[in-house]
Amino acid sequence: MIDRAGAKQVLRRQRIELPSWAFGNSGTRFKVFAQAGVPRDPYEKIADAAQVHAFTGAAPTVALHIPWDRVDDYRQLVASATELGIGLGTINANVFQDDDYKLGSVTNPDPAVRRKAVRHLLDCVDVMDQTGSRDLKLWFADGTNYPGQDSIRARQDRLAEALSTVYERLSGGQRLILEYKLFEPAFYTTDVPDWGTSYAHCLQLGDRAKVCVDTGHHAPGTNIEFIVAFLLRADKLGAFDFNSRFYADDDLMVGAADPFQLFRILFEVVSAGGLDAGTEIAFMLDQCHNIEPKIPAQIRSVMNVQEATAKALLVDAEALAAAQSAGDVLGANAVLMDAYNTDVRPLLAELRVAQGLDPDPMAAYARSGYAQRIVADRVGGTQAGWNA
Ligand code: RM4
Ligand code: MN
Repeated sequence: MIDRAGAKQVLRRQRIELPSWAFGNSGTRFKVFAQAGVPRDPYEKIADAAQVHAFTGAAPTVALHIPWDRVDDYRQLVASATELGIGLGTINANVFQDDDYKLGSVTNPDPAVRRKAVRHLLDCVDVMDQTGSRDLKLWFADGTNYPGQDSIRARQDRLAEALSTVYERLSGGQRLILEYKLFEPAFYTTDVPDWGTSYAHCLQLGDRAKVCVDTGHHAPGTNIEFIVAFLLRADKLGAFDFNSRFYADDDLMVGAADPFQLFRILFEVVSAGGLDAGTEIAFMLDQCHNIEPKIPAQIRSVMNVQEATAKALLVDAEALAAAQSAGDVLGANAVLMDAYNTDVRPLLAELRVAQGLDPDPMAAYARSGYAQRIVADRVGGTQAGWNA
């Protein structure tokens, strides 16, 4: 039986975390196009993120990137977020934008550079202590460009050593989330290129170490839902970085390039209980909006995740199980496709009205005048961006 009421309950508590960097200027390596009204500091990024939550009711936290979001007083940043109705989430470390890291950060052949990188990661845990963040997300640009450039095995040893130093520093409920990425900026070897490498390191570290699946970080044609199902079964799926790709790490809006893939991923999450109350899986967006306005792009992305989730929740689990155990290939596939082909927008609109929200977050944001206000107010100063 299809359980619409149950689906609504899950959707009501679904939480999607926003990336602070989505609100800053971004682009490709060819050009960054500045947009009027873009935040000039972390406080303004948080204010923009709060707008996304105000209109969707589903994005109550924003992730920070250190040092892009470095401030003198993190408790003050927490206070300002709280005042705007949101909280601070994952702390993303950044050991890829310093000249010292040309040959790598934690896997650099030079021990002094490795020490500097590890110090930054430990500083990020200090930030977590102040912000109350649960997760430290690590993505390394480390790798090599040429065969023979460095020892692949030695780099794995250095990585393991750095990770264990950071892991030892965690306390309470804090977690280390290790992200992988197939290639770029290194093109020959990447030190954490795939989920298996991340999984193996996390296994060695312990229970509080988990894998982050960034949907844009795979080779074309990779079956991401298989990876998700495997990691869920092993209790090693820590977080998603949602986005869309056509070719590489495009960082386009989640659900834009391949909504069917997003549905298939979320179906695996739903069937493994990954959206049950008390789940620790972090559902985050990791996106850049290079040519489209940023706040509505984040609103659209949250809605895309909600729509794919709603469809995944509408799969008739009993009918599917019956068809599967009867070996009814076409029947089982049809159950899944029925859910995917359901128009869930009316259900989500109903849910929003029940939550006291506008049924159409995009239109409501456009009417609010916030976009015009920030263009008028944010004059002078330096716009935030990734400084590539
Ligand atoms: C990386 C990776 C990280 C993100 C940075 C900005 O490619 O996806 O998650 O923090 O980009
Ligand atoms: Mn990512």
